[in-house]
Amino acid sequence: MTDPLPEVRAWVEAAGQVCVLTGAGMSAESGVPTFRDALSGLWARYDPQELATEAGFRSDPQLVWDWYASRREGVRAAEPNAGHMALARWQAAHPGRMTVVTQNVDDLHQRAGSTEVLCLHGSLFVDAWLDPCPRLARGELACDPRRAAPGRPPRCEACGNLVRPGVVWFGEALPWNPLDGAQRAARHCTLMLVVGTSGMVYPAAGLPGVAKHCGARVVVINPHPTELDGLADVVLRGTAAQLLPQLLLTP
Ligand code: BJW
Repeated sequence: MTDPLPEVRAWVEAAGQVCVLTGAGMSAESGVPTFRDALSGLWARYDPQELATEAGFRSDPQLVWDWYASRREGVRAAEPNAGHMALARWQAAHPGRMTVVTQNVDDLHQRAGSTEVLCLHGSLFVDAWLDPCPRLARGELACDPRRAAPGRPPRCEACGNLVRPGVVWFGEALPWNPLDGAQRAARHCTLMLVVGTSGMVYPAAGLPGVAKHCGARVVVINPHPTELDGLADVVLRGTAAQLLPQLLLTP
């Protein structure tokens, strides 16, 4: 079988617009656990319904808050890997040609130097109120969750509202601006690289299909089979940190 890398490298060089969709596998080699990997994934040890839903948070806010706090610490201690760096270098060397869309709530793309990263599932490092701030209903400015009284979770001294992590849980709408940007990028790219995602969570998992439908080539980069392999023009079996530096060459 011939090595597909040179052909994909040529597609990268020729592509007018490259859209990169990343998932948890992108950060695995930085030491950040994925969700669904059988032994090391977060869901191997924790129940997503308990920890990644609003209902789970309401039923045990301290447990969920502490879980996110420990993940925040893990990400703070992690560094971008060679895959994050390769994406950032290529984006800087080819201004306006690459859009990075991520499902990840870490900040490793940004710390590697990627710009205008579209974060579909929010961020571990942004806090939000669990319920709408009652001041809004009175036409006033909402309280700032960063000023909440410390606690696990912190709470508003005025009304008792709880602070929650600014991530997107199951059943919640994705933030409009990044989702809209991601859908545009999928429609207008000529090449989509799908890196380190199982392709199981929608609407993110629908983006490669949009790109394909609009005429783009789709390349999956993943050491294991995914739900998106069937629509890919090429599947590269390997890791993000191994393959992206070989694919994204910069002068
Ligand atoms: C490597 C590697 C290495 C390992 N290199 N690779 C259509 C059909 C069916 C269901 C739905 C649908 N549309 C919506 C739904 C419902 C639901 C959904 O998709 N459910 C499915 C599970 C069935 N979607 C939602 O609820 C979304 N909301 C929504 O649709 O709202 C509608 C709405 C509209 C208007 C008003 C109200 C509502 C929200 C989804 C939110 C997802 N949230 C999470 C948690 C974020 C917070 C947190 O971090 O805790 O996001 S779930 C989790 O999964 C996380 C991830 O971003 C997401 C995707 O996971 P990912 O990145 O693919 O990770 P893994 O672990 O699955 O895969 C890792 C991969 O890496 C593997 O393939 C490995 O092989 C690979 N890998 N090492 C490269 N070194």
